Amino acid sequence: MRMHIISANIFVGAAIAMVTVVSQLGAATITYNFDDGTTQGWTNVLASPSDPPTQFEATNRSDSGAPAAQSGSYRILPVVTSFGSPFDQDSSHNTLVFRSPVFQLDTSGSISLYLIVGMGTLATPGADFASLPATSASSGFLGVGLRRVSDGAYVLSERRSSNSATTWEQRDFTNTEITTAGLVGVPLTLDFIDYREGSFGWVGLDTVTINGVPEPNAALLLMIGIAGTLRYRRRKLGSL
Ligand SMILES: [Ca+2]
Ligand SMILES: [Ca+2]
Repeated sequence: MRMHIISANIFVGAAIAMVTVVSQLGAATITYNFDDGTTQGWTNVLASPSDPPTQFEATNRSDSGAPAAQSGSYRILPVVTSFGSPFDQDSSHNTLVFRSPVFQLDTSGSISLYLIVGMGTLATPGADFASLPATSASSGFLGVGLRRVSDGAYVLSERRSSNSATTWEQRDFTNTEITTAGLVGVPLTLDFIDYREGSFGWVGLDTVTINGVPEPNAALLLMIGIAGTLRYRRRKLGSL
């Protein structure tokens, strides 16, 4: 009987090691380039229905004042009547938040994205989604918050380092930042946020790359298989 228990423990240890290996091998990269003309699953969770800019959209519009895309023809820009006069993009509006689908990162996780136009005046969006102001202000945030789904906290954030309506700037949530913040295996979203108004009081987004996303299907299927095998072995051990 003692030998059977040792055998079961060795088997469970090997199974855990196998899951770890598969999880690392199964890491995927997700890229959002918006070049199919859709938001690719991102949604406007806060909008400004009656007052341009009303929300964010994937667009290939080419009117003067709309910055060209970083990749392909499409990028995320605020919905305005015109980027020229009357310069809707600079006017006051309700806080805008455009949110990615939920994802998780493994120990190799990192994120890069591109921002254009305003750097905003605040360094961070604030503590969490619930604390965002309702409306824009001349002192406000423009950029991306990395939101922990469980409590809405903006654990990390990125914004431009200067204003430019012509040059995209790459910004990164590095692997060190993500692991140090304890975000491995934690459900997250990227929130693209605008609550600033005035000159350069708007922002565009393109080419978001999320590295180190576990592929749940492969790991899940393996775990289901292991659970089935363990049940079989328990029945077998019990019958001895
Ligand atoms: Ca693009
Ligand atoms: Ca704005």
